[in-house]
Amino acid sequence: MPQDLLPPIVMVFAASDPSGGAGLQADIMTLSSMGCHPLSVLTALTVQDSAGVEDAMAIDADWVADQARALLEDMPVAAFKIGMLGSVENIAAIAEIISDYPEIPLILDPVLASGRGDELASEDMIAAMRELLLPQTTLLTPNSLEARRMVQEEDNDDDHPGLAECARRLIGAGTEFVLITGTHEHSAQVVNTLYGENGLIRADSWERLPGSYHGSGCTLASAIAANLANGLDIAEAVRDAQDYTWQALANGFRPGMGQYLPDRFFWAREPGPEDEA
Ligand code: PXL
Repeated sequence: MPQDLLPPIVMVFAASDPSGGAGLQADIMTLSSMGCHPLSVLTALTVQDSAGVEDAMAIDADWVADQARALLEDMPVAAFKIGMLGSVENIAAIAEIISDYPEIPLILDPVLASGRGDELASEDMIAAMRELLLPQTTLLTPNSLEARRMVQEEDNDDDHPGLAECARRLIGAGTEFVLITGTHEHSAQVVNTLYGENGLIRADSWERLPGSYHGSGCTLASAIAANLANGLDIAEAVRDAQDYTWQALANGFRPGMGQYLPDRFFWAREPGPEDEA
């Protein structure tokens, strides 16, 4: 294959989800489905099923750094995507590495809890993300609960910022853009809103699907990373990635007793003409 026909390469920092619902596996499937080649830097192992996370073990930060450095010295990377981080030490190591590549767009999905509510990041990790990663982030993709948790003033129980104010504070803390997803809001439709330094850029409404899904946030953030790596601008990348994610969710399946998993390869399984007769 000639070099100019390389698929865009995206480096992912994420934790393994052996169920294939969320985490590194979700990122690999999404990026592959969208025509990118994923480089996977493992930050933590988890023990989980389709219902929730039982346990997690962070990978040693030197191992995280070595995985990334070896690849970055070998291959051209078009985008970084960061998911579950595992430890404060991992955050510091990754922050140092990406600071050597300021021109590469960075999508940060602040993974704070599983769908069931199992905690996946400590308060110290949230503080480290804010301090070390947000100033280097192109696009942050919190759900509304994560957005509120990332900006809530400590020791101030009266601080209840609206989502636009959360976005303003997150951009003040250093991210260039923020996409706040509305799955957890009590609205008839799911509204996802993209903000930049001048405020609202776009808001997209989606039919609320009935199931509970494992890995929807990882899928959306990876799809945006794939689109940026494929040359789309932020607003287009965000819109198209939502469309892709909605279809993956609408085609979701329930392999176990817990949540539905998105089908990131829904297009490969659509009925062919021979199935329609
Ligand atoms: O969906 C967020 C997420 C990310 N990464 C891993 C996870 C989860 C949620 O359970 O387990 C490894």
